[in-house]
Amino acid sequence: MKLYSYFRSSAAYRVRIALNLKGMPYEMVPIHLTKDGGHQRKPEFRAINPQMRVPALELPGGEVLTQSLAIIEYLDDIHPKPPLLPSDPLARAKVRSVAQMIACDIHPLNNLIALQYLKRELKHEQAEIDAWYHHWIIEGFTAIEAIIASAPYACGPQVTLADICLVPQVANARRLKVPLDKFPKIVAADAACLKLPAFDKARPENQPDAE
Ligand SMILES: N[C@@H](CCC(=O)N[C@@H](CS)C(=O)NCC(=O)O)C(=O)O
Repeated sequence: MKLYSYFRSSAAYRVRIALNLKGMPYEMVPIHLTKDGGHQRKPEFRAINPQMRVPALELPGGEVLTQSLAIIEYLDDIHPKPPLLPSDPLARAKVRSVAQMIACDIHPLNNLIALQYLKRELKHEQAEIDAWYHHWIIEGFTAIEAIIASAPYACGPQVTLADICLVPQVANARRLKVPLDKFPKIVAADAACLKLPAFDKARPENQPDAE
């Protein structure tokens, strides 16, 4: 399998964690999202993912999957151990709920393409863009803090899709210096995950394209 990734992409970071947890080998193909206007916009990559985003996972048969949550659930289907979702339907829904709070509600508002639009098209100052970024993380994390367990992971004693989404989002928050002192459960779940080699190996700073 080939994973089209960028070291700083939190969506690609989710897939890197899932592949590592499953112990599935993959070839990393770095796509630089900012150099030369963004390599994701080059025709070669557009042919792989017309949405011009990472991650994209090319399967051995040549098919390409996009969207980190769809990719991770596919990996869980074809390689069920260790499971990334609980078997109980209610617990599954709760894990997916936390994952989607991050992947559907926080991340799209703070994504590179959205921030570039605020700056280039709408002409906002960097300080305003930083305030926007902080706002959506604090809003989302306040709700997540109220519902997660940190026991020791976000949804209990097993690592789940919720942790796979949470850890990259915390990394983004730290990079942009969002204060996390009001989120002790999130910080504890993040610390518990980062002790696991699968998470550590997937960190942005441990990628071959890290800068
Ligand atoms: N919902 C998508 C988000 C993918 C996404 O937006 N990736 C970002 C990096 S985290 C990207 O490739 N952005 C390209 C750009 O901003 O031009 C997923 O979960 O895979």
